[in-house]
Amino acid sequence: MAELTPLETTSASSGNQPQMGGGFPVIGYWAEKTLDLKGGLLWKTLLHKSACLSCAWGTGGQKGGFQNEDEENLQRCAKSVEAIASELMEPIPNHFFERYPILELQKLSSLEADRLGRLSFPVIKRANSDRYERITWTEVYEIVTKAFQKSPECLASYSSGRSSNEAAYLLQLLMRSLGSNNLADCSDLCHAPSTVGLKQMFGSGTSMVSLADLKQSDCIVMIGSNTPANHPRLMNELIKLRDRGGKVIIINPLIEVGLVKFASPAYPIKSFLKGSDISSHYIQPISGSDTAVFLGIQKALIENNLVNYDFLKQYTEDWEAVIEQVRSLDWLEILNTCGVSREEIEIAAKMIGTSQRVIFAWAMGITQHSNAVDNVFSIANTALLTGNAGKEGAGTMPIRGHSNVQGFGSMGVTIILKEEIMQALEKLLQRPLSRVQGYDTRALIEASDRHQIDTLLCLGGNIYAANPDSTQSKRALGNIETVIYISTKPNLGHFHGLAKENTLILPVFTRFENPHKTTTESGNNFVRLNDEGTSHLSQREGTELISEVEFLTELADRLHGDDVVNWRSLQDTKYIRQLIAKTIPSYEKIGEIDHSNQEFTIANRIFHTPKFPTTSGKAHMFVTPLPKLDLPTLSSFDIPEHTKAIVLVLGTGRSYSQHNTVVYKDGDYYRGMPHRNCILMNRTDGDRAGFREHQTVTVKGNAGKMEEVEIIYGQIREGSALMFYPEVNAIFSAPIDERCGTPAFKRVPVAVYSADSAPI
Ligand SMILES: Nc1nc2c(c(=O)[nH]1)N[C@H]1C(S)=C(S)[C@@H](COP(=O)(O)OP(=O)(O)OC[C@H]3O[C@@H](n4cnc5c(=O)[nH]c(N)nc54)[C@H](O)[C@@H]3O)O[C@H]1N2
Ligand SMILES: Nc1nc2c(c(=O)[nH]1)N[C@H]1C(S)=C(S)[C@@H](COP(=O)(O)OP(=O)(O)OC[C@H]3O[C@@H](n4cnc5c(=O)[nH]c(N)nc54)[C@H](O)[C@@H]3O)O[C@H]1N2
Ligand code: SF4
Ligand SMILES: [Mo]
Repeated sequence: MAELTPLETTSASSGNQPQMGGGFPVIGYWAEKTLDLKGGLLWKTLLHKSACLSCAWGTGGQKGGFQNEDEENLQRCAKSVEAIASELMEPIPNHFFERYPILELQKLSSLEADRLGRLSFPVIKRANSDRYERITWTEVYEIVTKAFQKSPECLASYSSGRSSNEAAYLLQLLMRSLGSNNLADCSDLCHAPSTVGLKQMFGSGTSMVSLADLKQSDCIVMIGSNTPANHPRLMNELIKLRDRGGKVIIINPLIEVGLVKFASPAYPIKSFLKGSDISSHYIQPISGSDTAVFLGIQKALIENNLVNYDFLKQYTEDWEAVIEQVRSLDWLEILNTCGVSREEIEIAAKMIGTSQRVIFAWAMGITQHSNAVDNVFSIANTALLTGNAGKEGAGTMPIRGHSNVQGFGSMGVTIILKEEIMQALEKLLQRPLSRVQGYDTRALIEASDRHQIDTLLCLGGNIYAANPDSTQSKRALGNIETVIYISTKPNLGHFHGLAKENTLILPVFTRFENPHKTTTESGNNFVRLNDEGTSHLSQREGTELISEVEFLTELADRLHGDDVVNWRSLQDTKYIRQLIAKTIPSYEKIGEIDHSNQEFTIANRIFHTPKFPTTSGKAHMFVTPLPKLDLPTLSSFDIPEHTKAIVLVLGTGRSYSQHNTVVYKDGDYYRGMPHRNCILMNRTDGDRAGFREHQTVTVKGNAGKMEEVEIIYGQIREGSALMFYPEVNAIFSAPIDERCGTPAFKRVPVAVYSADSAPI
């Protein structure tokens, strides 16, 4: 991919960073990708009636490639182009795997692995071989069928949210029909705390607001989300909200330039040239202290008489305990924990308390902590204290990640299945299903590490690189007899996450190539219908891609033979939709979608009246303890106290140009980071440790270290730092929030020291 420098400089400031997000680099990306030789194919794909592959904002679908669910046009962003362009690559040549042994492939970076091209024929790496080799589908089915004839507790799956609802439904039905509940999913590493927390509070684990609600709100609180990079079309809603006089409060230890000012290509005149103001108020707390920020906001709401007691009394439970706790907390304790001034907290509280319709939105800055569920509780408590739940234009909105990750949860790919669905599945399969607690992603890695898993089927994703402590992941996957990767593109996991006996990589069509219709669910609970498509690879000699649905139904048929479910007939996805309609509550409308072509909002998810699907009909409030944010000392990293060194808290996450473990472009222009081996930190911390900007340092975690890391100074909270995953996953193991299994990717203590580290 060519660099974008000529255009990028247009909006760059004199320093390292640009003055706003979006703008010319985005258009530059569009122009570069859509005008090159493949442009025709790219445009055809963009116009295909299917939901965008990238994020869960869910642009596209039956209403056309560029529309959102409100039929507004020009809603595809550069991230969509980036994702499609990556899938439109040429196939990996026939002899590639024969030529390169695994040891060579292990030297590739994430970006290089992705650029190898599309996977287009099945390959296997056997224990006695040093490389992958091509095999036939007949042999694939023989090996995989045998691998699944093991005891159920030793079978597991992992999935990532790009596949369809239909594939997700089949995956869980197959696993459960075999007696296994080991349905690990990328959401375990992502929004599980939101699902777990919101279910307990409101009886429903997803966003309670729709796109239409966003258009009515007059205040949005955006917490721990790098929206301009990861959910770009949501920026349009923030711009419109500011235009109508609303307020945007940002809570993030890092000043993300696009959250201050953003130039949206959707509004060429109004926004694109000069940029639109986004944040009305920007709070930069200590990493991991968000619960304290919200306790502070709650205290200020109480003291300023901005609590809606009528609402609490009528529509909530246990509100007294929450009020009592907040009253008893000392201001100093709150302020010391979050490192934010009382004045800043008061400003936020007054904005929230005096607005009519407030939406609270959050992403990984909230969920990837060991107290993540408390973070979610504290946000939702604040919404309830001000009566901002169960009315139009207001409520809680987890901003979901992968384009169909939420659909996976709805389809039952979860280790916490509603009893109602379990019973419906038992009725469908006409046999009792296992109630043994399944493994989530972290538990699956731990179980594999203990040699308790024999067979792992990965429907997409990159379980190796997405997990913390890459050494452990590699070792754990290496204990599994058979690992089957169903993928569109090669990634680091295929080369490092090798099984003990057989590792298979099976190539599948992407969403816009499937020979049948599929559906997906956006983060706003909107179900999209994706049309049939064709693949640019199908005409190529020697390519043998199949659909995920074809693979799963064929495997199920071979495993179950004559069964009450005619698995093979499910290759026609409309029959899967019939089963979904029968067994998944609130998804009934999917049963009509093949006739009606009507995309729909899932029933009982969006709340416009304060009646919630809990046993009492009321929202349940929870007391949230102040987080304990102790840090290890330098000596616990085996570094003498008096060296040029410092302990910082790493927030690990995405650069502007990557999709999860897949890197599309080196560096991060918007954060002024020229390449991936950088650590972004505050100048004061650098000065304190005796560092210079751009010098290289070692960054050491509790499981390893990275060397030659370049220091970049940026507007990040003192004590906090930022590095990119998946590379950084090599250096730490992370505690989890026991209630949801999600690792604390956003609060990783590290020691940073320089090679010339002489005592000072
Ligand atoms: N282009 C693109 N789009 C994507 C993805 C992608 O990789 N690339 N990934 C998709 C997926 S699966 C997901 S889950 C989402 C992820 O979307 P995000 O959650 O936006 O992504 P992250 O990079 O994890 O970082 C989130 C933000 O949290 C902030 N943060 C870190 N620690 C804290 C903290 O303690 N408190 C607070 N308040 N903030 C903190 C960081 O500074 C950063 O701005 O995006 C989805 N969309
Ligand atoms: N340190 C750190 N680690 C993190 C995070 C973090 O913020 N910090 N974030 C976590 C989060 S939020 C998430 S969601 C996980 C992401 O973890 P995963 O979802 O496991 O990883 P991805 O990188 O999204 O997976 C990319 C691969 O999916 C495959 N793929 C793409 N499209 C399709 C398709 O249509 N079908 C199939 N079968 N395969 C497809 C391709 O082969 C591609 O290489 O990472 C987590 N890990
Ligand atoms: S905002 Fe998300 S869903 Fe919409 S076009 Fe961009 S990446 Fe795709
Ligand atoms: Mo995610």
